Amino acid sequence: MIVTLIAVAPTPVTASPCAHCPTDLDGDGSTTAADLATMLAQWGACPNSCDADVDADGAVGPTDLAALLADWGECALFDFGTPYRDDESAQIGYEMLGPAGPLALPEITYDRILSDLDAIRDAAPALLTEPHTPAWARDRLIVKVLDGVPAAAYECLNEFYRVVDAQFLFTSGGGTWWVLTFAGDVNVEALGGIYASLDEIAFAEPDALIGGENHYEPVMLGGGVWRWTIDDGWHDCFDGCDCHRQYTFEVDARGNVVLIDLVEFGQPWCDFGR
Ligand SMILES: [Ca+2]
Ligand SMILES: [Ca+2]
Repeated sequence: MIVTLIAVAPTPVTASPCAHCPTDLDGDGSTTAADLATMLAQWGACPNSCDADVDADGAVGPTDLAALLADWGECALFDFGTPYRDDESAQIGYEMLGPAGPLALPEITYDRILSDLDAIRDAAPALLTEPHTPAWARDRLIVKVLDGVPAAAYECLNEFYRVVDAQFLFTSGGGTWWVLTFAGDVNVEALGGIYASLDEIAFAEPDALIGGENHYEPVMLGGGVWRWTIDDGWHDCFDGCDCHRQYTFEVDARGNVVLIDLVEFGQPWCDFGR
């Protein structure tokens, strides 16, 4: 049997330095006359690859020009929106989104958390002084950038997600560890996944806060009902609290609260009568 190898023309690829702003051909953060000049210089068929073939159809043509003109000016960056006023509700909301969730916390979800917390604390005033302890910072990621791997895509994400501070941690295992701080709140679990998908990134996780005491976890049950599992912990909470009082509430869309369960557990020295 004879196997014939057929040479296949390489698929045209756009070599834009920044995938979120493909018409910024020279990567200076704006789409301007310089990028237009590059595009006109590449006008026509480009069977291999050329930067100005923005739509990757194998030619630089009117559709690419239209895209360039539509992008004219500074490249759009991620919009963090207006920060939510209630810190605790925002934190619970962002933690609720999860790694596969959206990057931004929908306002309707934030509003619901805010009103449910009010209703729950009306029903259980002991929780007034037991706020949710954040699992992680809403504006930070810890990343490990591999040495010797081109990091253009990483730089591009940092620009798009508006990194305002990159704090060096240490080097280890062929890479450099950084704490990135973003210009606003974001679902850092999902954003970590976006960073981790890059070749040059070996690790990207939220900046976890150690020593959580109280944990509020809402789940949507459907029909407008939310179930809240609330763990009120105390005594030696640095490595997991010794003592726990765990509530389960269901709250309907009108703010009616039902206590489903209340369990207390922990070490013999816990003062459950407190
Ligand atoms: Ca440019
Ligand atoms: Ca094209």
